[in-house]
Amino acid sequence: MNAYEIAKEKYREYGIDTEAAIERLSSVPVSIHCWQGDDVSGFDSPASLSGGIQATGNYPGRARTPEELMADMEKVFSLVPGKKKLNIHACYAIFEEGEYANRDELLPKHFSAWVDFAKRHGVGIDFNPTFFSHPMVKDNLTLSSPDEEVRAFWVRHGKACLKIAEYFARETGVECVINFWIPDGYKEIPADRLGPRARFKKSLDEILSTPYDKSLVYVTLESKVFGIGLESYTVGSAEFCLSYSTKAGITPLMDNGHYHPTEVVSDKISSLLLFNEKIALHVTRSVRWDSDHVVILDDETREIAKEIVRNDALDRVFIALDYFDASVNRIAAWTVGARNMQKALLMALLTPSSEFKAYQDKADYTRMLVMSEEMKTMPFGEVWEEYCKREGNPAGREWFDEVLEYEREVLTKR
Ligand code: RNT
Ligand code: ZN
Repeated sequence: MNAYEIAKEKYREYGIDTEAAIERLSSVPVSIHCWQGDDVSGFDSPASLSGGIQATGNYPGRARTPEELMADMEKVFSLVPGKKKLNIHACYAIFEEGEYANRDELLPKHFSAWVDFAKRHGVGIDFNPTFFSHPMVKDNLTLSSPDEEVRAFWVRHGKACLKIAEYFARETGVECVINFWIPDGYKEIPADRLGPRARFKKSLDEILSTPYDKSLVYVTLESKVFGIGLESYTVGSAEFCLSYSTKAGITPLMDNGHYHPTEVVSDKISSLLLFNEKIALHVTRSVRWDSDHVVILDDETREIAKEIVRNDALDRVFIALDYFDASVNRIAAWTVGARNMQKALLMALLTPSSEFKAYQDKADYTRMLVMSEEMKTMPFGEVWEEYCKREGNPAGREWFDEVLEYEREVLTKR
């Protein structure tokens, strides 16, 4: 018996079918964010990163062009097992020589190279309008700006992006999740909290009045607690975004870096599942604040995965990664985070959840505690390796050798 066969037997003793787990995992898409590759720089504007978010570090090899970013993502795709999606931002528009379109004039054709890329890799595309790093962000405000010209500009941007999202879905044949997140907020305690939120609401209503195919495009709305330099007030707060999503019939998105430090998204998922057909996640690692560190296989990532799996919601939760670390090899950062998300899902699939639920309902908390601790030392690694092997992706540390070679051959030459 090889190591996997032995592991399979061990899991079987707990009533877990490793084959079924592997099979299920391979069909769950994880959306890979292009912005890890270039520190959220984008291609459409020389403006530096703004909006209360920050990528820190200066590890060599940042992607500077569409070609470089696509080559890097291709490498990542080859190192991450399972089903993937490509997640891009509007600021990653690709213009022909001499061509330019402002954010409110973006068209599907400015993203055709991404569609080609996605088709080559057999993946769908998720999208994000970019409400930051742009001269039309006035006083840190976009869709909530009291300046009508500014607000209208960003409404046009949102509408243009909806059309592009629909184009992605049509071209790839895969539904497109388009996520709205605005950085709008105040550093100082505001004199008016209602006004900006009322304007944000009005702007979203205007954007969503654009007809779009709801079977192809899922609009999500991401809340936040605060941004750097915008500590006192965030227009798109949790209450605003949840209420708006419910009212407008769109999908709420939770980023696990966007809550107070002792709040956990794993505890919020069940509530949202009871009131929404679909929900969306930005999986990240926040260290003391919304620092967007690389996702590791920590307790919260595992707990998030457990909530999705044991509530039978793998088809109802859009899982996307959102972090940007410029202090380590970016290809490794991407790969580690994406593999960790998949590992967390596999661990969840290898947990006897219904038994654990039964212990809870019988108030047998002792057994629940003991058994869930026992699961932690099960031979998970063997099942993970088998999964990677079947997916045709490197297991163990082999993938890191490939990253090092890519660093030597490609990244250090940039
Ligand atoms: C910012 C939000 C948002 C961005 C990306 C780049 O705090 O998390 O999702 O990280 O859109
Ligand atoms: Zn996010």
